[in-house]
Amino acid sequence: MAGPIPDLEERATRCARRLCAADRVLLASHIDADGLTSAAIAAKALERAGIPFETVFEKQLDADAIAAIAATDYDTVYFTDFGSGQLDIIGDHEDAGDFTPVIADHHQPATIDGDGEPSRADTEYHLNPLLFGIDGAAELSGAGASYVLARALADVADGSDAAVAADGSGVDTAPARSDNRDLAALAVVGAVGDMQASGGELHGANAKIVDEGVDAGVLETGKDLALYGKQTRPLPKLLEYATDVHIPGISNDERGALRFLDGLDLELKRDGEWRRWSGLTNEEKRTVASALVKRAVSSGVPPKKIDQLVGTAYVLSEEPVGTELRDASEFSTLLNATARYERADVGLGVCLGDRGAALERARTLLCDHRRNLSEGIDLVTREGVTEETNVQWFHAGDRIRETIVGIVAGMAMGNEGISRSKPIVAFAEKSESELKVSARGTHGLVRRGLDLSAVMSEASRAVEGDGGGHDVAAGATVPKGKETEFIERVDEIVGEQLS
Ligand SMILES: [Mn+2]
Repeated sequence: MAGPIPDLEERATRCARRLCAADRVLLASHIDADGLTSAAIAAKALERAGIPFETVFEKQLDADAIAAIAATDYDTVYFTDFGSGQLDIIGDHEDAGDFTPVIADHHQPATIDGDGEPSRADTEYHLNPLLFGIDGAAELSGAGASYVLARALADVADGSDAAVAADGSGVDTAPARSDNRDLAALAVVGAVGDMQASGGELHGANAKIVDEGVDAGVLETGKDLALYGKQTRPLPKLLEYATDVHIPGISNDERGALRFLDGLDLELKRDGEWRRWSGLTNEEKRTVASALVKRAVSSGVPPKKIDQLVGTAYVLSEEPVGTELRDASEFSTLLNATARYERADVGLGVCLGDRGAALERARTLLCDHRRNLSEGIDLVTREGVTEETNVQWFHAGDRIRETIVGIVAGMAMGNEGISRSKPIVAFAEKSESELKVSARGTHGLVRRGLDLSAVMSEASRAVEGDGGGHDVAAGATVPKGKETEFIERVDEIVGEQLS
C-alpha cells in the first residue's frame, strides 16, 4: 500500500515525457467531480511544466466527440477520466495520424472494436491502474491517475528545465518547481466524488495519495462523524438530513432532531445563528457524537450500522473553515452540481482556485440543484407512479431534467404511494427523438437477485436503445414511443430476477 507502485509510475513517466515533448496539448476531460478534478490537476501540472494547453469537456466521449477532437490542429491530446473505454476509436485516429493520445483514466479499457474485431490491447501513453493490477473502481480514480502523471511531469519537467518559459510567462508566484504534491487534495476530492471511499475511508493507491497530501500540508485526516455537511449545514439539518444510518426520531425528523439537540448541554446558537459541526470544539463534538450513538443503540439500530456513523474525514486544510471547499465530500458535491448543469467551466474555475465569480456561480448551481430535486420529488409524489407486477414507473417528460431524474426517482422511493419493495423506473425527455431512462432499486432487492444493469441493458436492446450501469442503479437511452414495449420487457426481466 505505501511506497511507490513501480509499473504505474514507470508508465506515468513515459506519458510525462511525451507531454513535455509536445509544443502544445489539447486537454479533454469528463464532466463530473472526478473529471473536473482530473482536468484541474492536469491543467496545473501542464502550466507548471510550461506546456501550453487548451481544455475541453465532454459528457460522453463517443465517436463524434473524438472526431471533433481529431479535427482540431492539436498533435497531442491528453484525455483524463475517460479514453480507456474508447481505446479502439482513439487508436484508429492515432493510426490515421490525427493525434497522439496520452490517457490517464481508470475505466475498463475497450478490448473489442466496433466491428467485433479485438482492438489493440493498449497504446503507448496509456496510464490506467487496471493495467497494473490496481482496482480502478475502488483504489484509484481518474483524478488519482491524473495526479500520478502530474507527479511524474514535475520530475520530468524539472530535469529538462522546461519549467520556466523563456520570456518568464506562465510562471506564477508559487514555487515554479513544485513537485505537484499539493495537487493531492484535488485527487482526493475526485476519488471521494467517484464514491471510492468504502467502509468510511480511501484504500490502496488512494491512501498513498492521502499520505502525500498530508505530508505536503494540504490535507488533514482523522476519525469524525461520517455525516454529510459537517462544514456548511446548521446542526439540526446535519442530523435531520443524515439518512444513510437511519436513527429513529432524528433522521428525516425536523422536530425530533431539534429535540435531541435541545436535550444536550450545548450552546446551539451563536449570534442568533445555528452553529455548525466544523465550529464545535472537540469536547462538544464528543458530546453530540456519544449522545447520537447512545440514541442509536437504544432505538435498536444494528451495531454494524452504528459503526458507519464514524469514518475518516478528508479535510482540505488550506480552505476556510465552514465552507464546502474544506470537506472533500462537500467539495465534490459542489462540483457535481456544476457538471449536472453543464457548467464545467465553473467547476474547473473553482478547482483552479477562483474564489470569486466561479465559486459564487457554483454555489448558486448547487442551490438550484437542491431546489430542482425537491420540486421533482414533490411532482412524483403528487402525481404518483404506475404499478406493474414487478416494477413501478413514471414519465416526467420535460418537467424533470434527464440529468437528475434518476436521483429524484431514488429519493422519492418510500414517500407516500411509492413503495420500496419494487424497483422504480423513470422516463425523461433527452432529445427530440430519445428518452432517458433511470432505474433505482434498494440493497434489499439486490440481495434478492435484482440486477438493474442487466435489466436496462437487455430491455433497451429489445427496443434498439442502449443501457447499463450498476445492480442497484442503472440507466438507458431508448427511442421515443417505445415506452410501453420497454417497460413490459423490464417488468418481465425483473420478475425473473426476483423469482
Ligand atoms: Mn472517474
